[in-house]
Amino acid sequence: MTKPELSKLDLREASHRRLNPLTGEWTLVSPHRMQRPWQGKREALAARAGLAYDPTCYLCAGNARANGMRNPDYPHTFVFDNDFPSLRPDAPPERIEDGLLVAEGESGVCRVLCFSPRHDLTLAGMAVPDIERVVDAWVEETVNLGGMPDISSVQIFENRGEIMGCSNPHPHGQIWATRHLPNELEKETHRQAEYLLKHGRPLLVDYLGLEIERGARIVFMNAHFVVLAPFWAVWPFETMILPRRRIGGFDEMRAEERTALAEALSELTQRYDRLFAVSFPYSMGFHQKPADGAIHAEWQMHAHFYPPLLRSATVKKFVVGFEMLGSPQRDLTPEAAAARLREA
Ligand code: H2U
Ligand code: ZN
Repeated sequence: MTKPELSKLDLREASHRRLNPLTGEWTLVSPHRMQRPWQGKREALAARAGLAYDPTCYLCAGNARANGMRNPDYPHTFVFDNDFPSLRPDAPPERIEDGLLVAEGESGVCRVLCFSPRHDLTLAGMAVPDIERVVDAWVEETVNLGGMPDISSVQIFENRGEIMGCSNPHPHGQIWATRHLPNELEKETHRQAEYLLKHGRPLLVDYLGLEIERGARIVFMNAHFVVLAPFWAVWPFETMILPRRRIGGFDEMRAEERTALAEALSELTQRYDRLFAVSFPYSMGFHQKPADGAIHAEWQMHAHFYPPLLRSATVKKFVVGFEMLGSPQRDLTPEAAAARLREA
């Protein structure tokens, strides 16, 4: 079998598909489709939270939450158990198997993390030392929740913006610790373990080396972290934050790496805001090694940012049709997206 010449397939012009080595799934890329006219839905611009303190906000310092509990007068970050948790620690672990009908009890802990007492700030508007306190809180939650019996995963995430279904403009994220590995973590653990076994090196360490060498998809770099648009990205301005050294999870991060991660988060979120001159919406989260006490030499922790916006502040990408039934698809190439974010 002869290998097709790579040069014949111009990734800037021809329709093609790209493999996500972390999940084993393919993304369809159609660069020629960038000129498609848009007469569809336009989103309303979300109003910016103008007040530093909002007396009606459930998350502001000193205020009562929806169930009546009162927040302390916190000066920096504040973590509490979600008053409306999706998971409870006491769910029975039983498994029911009735032919094709399979179910399992799922227990866990859901926490909410307020990033700052300031109601009107986002990560993009926070000073790096304050973002560093958020990183410190993620470390602490990873250690505490990960150390609990019957917890195998600590998933840290943030839904940002009304368009992402975020219920409150006050800057906050969530932490869900679960008994079982969620789907994405299961896939990534499996694929990274397979790669390490085959190549003797962690998948994302090799991937980052390659991206630094090529340069086209890099958005920002500092001494310890790299922000890039992954080769296989699905969302138009999807990015990842990767450590330069292999770090399995938040519990393995050194002090200087926490600062560098805070800077990378600040750089990326500010670039996002500048891109379409709005407070940029996204779902973001960190994947880290399972909290089962094993070393997980295959695991490289990282963040995924999945922003829904397509070509302006008001045109959103819809995941429908072929994307729901077949594979995800994108028009703008990750290389073009990275260039725009680099320049923003
Ligand atoms: P979002 O991150 O998607 O906006 O969700 C905010 C979470 O905060 C949501 O899970 C919780 C909700 O249950 N919450 C409380 O625990 N107490 C409150 O008083 C308001 C919101
Ligand atoms: Zn608030």
